[in-house]
Amino acid sequence: MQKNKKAMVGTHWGIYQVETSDGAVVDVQPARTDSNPSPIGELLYDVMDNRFRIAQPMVRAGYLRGDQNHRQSRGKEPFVPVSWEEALELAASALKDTKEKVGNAGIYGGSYGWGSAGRFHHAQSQVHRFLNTIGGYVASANNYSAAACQVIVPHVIGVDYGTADDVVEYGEIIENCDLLIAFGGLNQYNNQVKPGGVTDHHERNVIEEIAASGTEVISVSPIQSDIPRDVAAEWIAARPCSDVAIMLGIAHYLEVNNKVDVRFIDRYTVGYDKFKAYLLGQSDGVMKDPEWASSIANIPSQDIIRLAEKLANARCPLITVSLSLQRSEHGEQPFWLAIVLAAMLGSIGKKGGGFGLRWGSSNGSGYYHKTPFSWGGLSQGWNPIKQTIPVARIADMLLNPGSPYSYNGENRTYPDIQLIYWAGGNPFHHHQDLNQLRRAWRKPKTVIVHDSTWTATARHADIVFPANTFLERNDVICSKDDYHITPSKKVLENYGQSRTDYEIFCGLAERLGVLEAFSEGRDETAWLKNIYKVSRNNAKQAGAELIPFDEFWETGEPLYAEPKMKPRRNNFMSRFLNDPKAHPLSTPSGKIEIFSSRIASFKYADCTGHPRWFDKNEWLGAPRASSFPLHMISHQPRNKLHSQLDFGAFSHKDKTAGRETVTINPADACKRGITDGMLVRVFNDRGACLTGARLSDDIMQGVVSLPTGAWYCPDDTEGPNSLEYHGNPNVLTADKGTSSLAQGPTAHSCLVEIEPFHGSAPEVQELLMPKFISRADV
Ligand SMILES: Nc1nc2c(c(=O)[nH]1)N[C@H]1C(S)=C(S)[C@@H](COP(=O)(O)OP(=O)(O)OC[C@H]3O[C@@H](n4cnc5c(=O)[nH]c(N)nc54)[C@H](O)[C@@H]3O)O[C@H]1N2
Ligand SMILES: Nc1nc2c(c(=O)[nH]1)N[C@H]1C(S)=C(S)[C@@H](COP(=O)(O)OP(=O)(O)OC[C@H]3O[C@@H](n4cnc5c(=O)[nH]c(N)nc54)[C@H](O)[C@@H]3O)O[C@H]1N2
Ligand SMILES: [Mo]
Repeated sequence: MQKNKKAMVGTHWGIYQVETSDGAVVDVQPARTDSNPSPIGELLYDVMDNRFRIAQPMVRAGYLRGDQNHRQSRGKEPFVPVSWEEALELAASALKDTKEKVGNAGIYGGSYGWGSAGRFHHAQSQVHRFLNTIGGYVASANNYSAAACQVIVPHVIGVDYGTADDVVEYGEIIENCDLLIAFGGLNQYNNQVKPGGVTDHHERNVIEEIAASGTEVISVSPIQSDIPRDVAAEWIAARPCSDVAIMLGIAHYLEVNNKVDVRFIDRYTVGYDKFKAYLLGQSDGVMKDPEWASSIANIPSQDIIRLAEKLANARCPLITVSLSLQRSEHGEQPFWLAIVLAAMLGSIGKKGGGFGLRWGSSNGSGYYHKTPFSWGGLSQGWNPIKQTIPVARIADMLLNPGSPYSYNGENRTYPDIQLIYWAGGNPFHHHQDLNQLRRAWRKPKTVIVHDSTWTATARHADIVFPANTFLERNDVICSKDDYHITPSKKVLENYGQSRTDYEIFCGLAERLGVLEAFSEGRDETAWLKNIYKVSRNNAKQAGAELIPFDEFWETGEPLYAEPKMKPRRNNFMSRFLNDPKAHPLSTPSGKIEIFSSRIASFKYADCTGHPRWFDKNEWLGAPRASSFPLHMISHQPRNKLHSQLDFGAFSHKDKTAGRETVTINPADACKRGITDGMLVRVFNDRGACLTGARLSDDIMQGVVSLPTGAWYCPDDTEGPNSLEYHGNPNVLTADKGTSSLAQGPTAHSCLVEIEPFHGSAPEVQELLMPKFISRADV
């Protein structure tokens, strides 16, 4: 019998008070600090679901036997429960072997993923610190969320996209902005989440406040509810991936009707003349006028003219772009163009106007109150291996060692990876074209994974270490832009033989002779005290007095750090606008780069010197659309974080007969004989999956939406003719970089066809688990 416990626990979607009794979660209440808590907290009731938890270290049978061709069986073979001793020895010897034979550049440790909100048990920090202690690893650059934006924005305005967020603040929007055009909407669901945790979702309804203040809001998005119906004055349902054409049509109209702020362009930007020649068709013979834009976006040219007129007449217009726009082919362009358009309107620098990057994509955009100090964390150490790959090029890397590729002006070659180490992420959730990833994943000699549940990534590993969840360890929660620091307490005993990631790495470090360097002699409590001490010292410098650690731990509540110093805001843009000579931007010209000579010098065919329209493979205007006539968007799930706890009851509420639900417009459904609740097969030439259909006018015709997050559940065949049973969109998406510049994932969009499914559909839940055999049967 475990005693009842009640304590605060931190997640990426909020802080909750969790009560446990006899090893089960019996009550979950949002923290008192949260004025608008996320219902995703309900998933915490299912963390202990013993159908999916990993109770003991496991090794894949063929790996344990040392079969010659064992790699071909990854993801298909049974696992063997082994002792900690044996699993740690095996993993340590695989790491040693890789180091000796090919060096640390043969270890891929990018380990991308959203595991753990805590500052100490943050899985990615843990794995990076550990791999650095043993001589380094090949890391990944940029993230799945924002790669194209991360690479393009510094070329255009000289700062990273986080800093670019500081240009406009939502209080100022409420006060001054009279017109907001939101490309990709301003989704309320996505605001539930923020990396590192959220103590108060106070700006979750920011869009309602903005609209209530009298700002006219227009949403350009394939889904109407990307802005609540009663808030958006207008919904423009343009073809997905045509935002760039709409923006160009607006820009053309502004130019030919003398509505460009010439003073702003002359004083603060470079390269408008080249862009103008492109707009007017002087450089390529095609005028980018509203008629041209209308033919691409499939909306009336009058709508585009109206948007242009409204923008030109607005006192303080704001253009926002959500991250979804840039997770598609040429995803760099809409972000570049949003800045260019705001420059043409001369609205950059007006309080509450200009551009907003990644608005509506997660909690905290436009949040003015950034802490004037940094919270402590776990140092990842130093990585002597300088080779990185763009995060979404993983399958290419595994399949083509030694092959050349371009990235942001560099000519690079892929490393030859012999060992993959993953903790805190789920590539068989996040990566595109999973049939290809499966093939690529069989290249390295060893795959080691830590997870608490049997995700598809764990199922495709050789050695699996069972990790504790946030309910089974102590941590501190604090994140950028948040003034609270919260103790997150262990409310459950370890599950079976599970351990924390830290303990697992200590076990390996010991076997590899680097325990002292990795642990610095500290246990969990000593690390938490250390992280708190650093936070306390930093806060003090900003005038915020925090109570001693023991008291903080004892209170068990979020602690508010009220600094005397003002909130941090990087006003680089206002400084630049006030005096561009004294405060140039960190771009080569010191100005906003409408034309980037640097990008032009890379001579890429798919990302040139100024923003422009590029034809695409995966959109409704492509030749492929004659075979696959529906545009599938795969946005973030509303009811969970990515694939985490997908087996929980709260996630299952939105499933249809145990599978993910695809939303389809009634007209498209009718043409195909699809009715509400019917089981359907979504397919293209990369794969197919089974989902349940939901008919709704909320989505425009020609477009379907299948959220991410359903645990990958493939049949026994592989390749384009295979069938995934659970509704995982990544069997359909293309594994292609945004362009030679950013090589970001183009995860969001692809073309598909849908048909009613009349075959026999197996029960998914049982297929999600691997098979097990005992040591004696190996
Ligand atoms: N089709 C399509 N695909 C997409 C996207 C899209 O728009 N469309 N979006 C992409 C984006 S933006 C993102 S960010 C990615 C997200 O991709 P991921 O971040 O990889 O997805 P998660 O499901 O959050 O994976 C986190 C994993 O860590 C595990 N975990 C949690 N805590 C711990 C811990 O403390 N220790 C250990 N060892 N494990 C832990 C969880 O069980 C889970 O398996 O997906 C991308 N994929
Ligand atoms: N509940 C919840 N919230 C989350 C997450 C989660 O897993 N669950 N994940 C978090 C993470 S890691 C990230 S990166 C962010 C992602 O934030 P985003 O990338 O902004 O979010 P998405 O949900 O992928 O897409 C938002 C909307 O964009 C619209 N859209 C898609 N394609 C196009 C297009 O071509 N043009 C236009 N105009 N609109 C388009 C779709 O209608 C979709 O509903 O969300 C974060 N928030
Ligand atoms: Mo993301």
